[in-house]
Amino acid sequence: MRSRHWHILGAGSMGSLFACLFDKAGIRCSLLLRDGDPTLTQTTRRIQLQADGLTSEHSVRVASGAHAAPIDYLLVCTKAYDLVDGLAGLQPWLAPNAVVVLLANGLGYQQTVAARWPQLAVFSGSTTEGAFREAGQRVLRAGRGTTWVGGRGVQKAPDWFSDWQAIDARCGWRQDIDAVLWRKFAINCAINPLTALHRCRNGALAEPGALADEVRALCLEIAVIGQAAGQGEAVVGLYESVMEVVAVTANNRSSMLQDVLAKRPTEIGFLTAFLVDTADALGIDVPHNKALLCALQPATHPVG
Ligand code: KPL
Repeated sequence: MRSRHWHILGAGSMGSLFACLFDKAGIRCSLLLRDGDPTLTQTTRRIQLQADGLTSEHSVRVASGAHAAPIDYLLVCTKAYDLVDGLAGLQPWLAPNAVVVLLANGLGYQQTVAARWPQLAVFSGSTTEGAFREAGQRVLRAGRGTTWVGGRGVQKAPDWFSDWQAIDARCGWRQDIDAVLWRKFAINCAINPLTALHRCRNGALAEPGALADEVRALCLEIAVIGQAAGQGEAVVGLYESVMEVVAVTANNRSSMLQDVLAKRPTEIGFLTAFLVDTADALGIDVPHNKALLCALQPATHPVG
């Protein structure tokens, strides 16, 4: 049988990390670049991975969608706001029934993808791997995390998941992937927008004062929505979990703060905006989250 070939859309820190991990495990993989990317003149990209105090070099194939066709196995590591357009751009090159694993923050795009591409076998993932892209093609694996993957109603891990279990990372299959996604979403809703608004590192949310009070108020509202949306399990002990993440990542700038500082769009539409929309649909008021959304929107949704 032909071995599987994974294609990775999104060549940022997470996409590059997974490309190196697949390469290290001897699993065929290619990073997909946009047509017109100047580096497409080469067929491989050398990526330096720094992890556990060691540096390893990986020669990862790069290709455009057209050159990669047919794509049977796709891992999507783009930002949430690029995901649907990125997938649409690859549509002509995707094999019928292609396996697609979505690994972006936030909620909302999963429904869009399922509705728009019902023929694809779409799965979701959530990771706590910490990776940063440094100058050039250098990726720093700042912390080993866990990556959970699953599909709605899929109890047993499919055969292709053995590739994920072969890489040098903790990867597990979850039957309750929606709860995993909801929990990560809830934690990101409590940390990312507030740190982006106040331009502070995650640790500032633990210092006694107005910010810490705000985290507690946001968590209370998020937990109410989680309960009402049928995700009660996902929001048990939410505030305590948020404070644990804040402690472990105290020195980090959240991904949303990094986006704001780099003048990129942010994932607010897939975090607080999705939460507020869900609350509105359920007829529940979430004043703290609404105020946060209003305060952030001019900065994170440039008009035009
Ligand atoms: O996932 C994160 C993010 O920044 O997106 C946290 C866990 C909040 C770490 O910064």
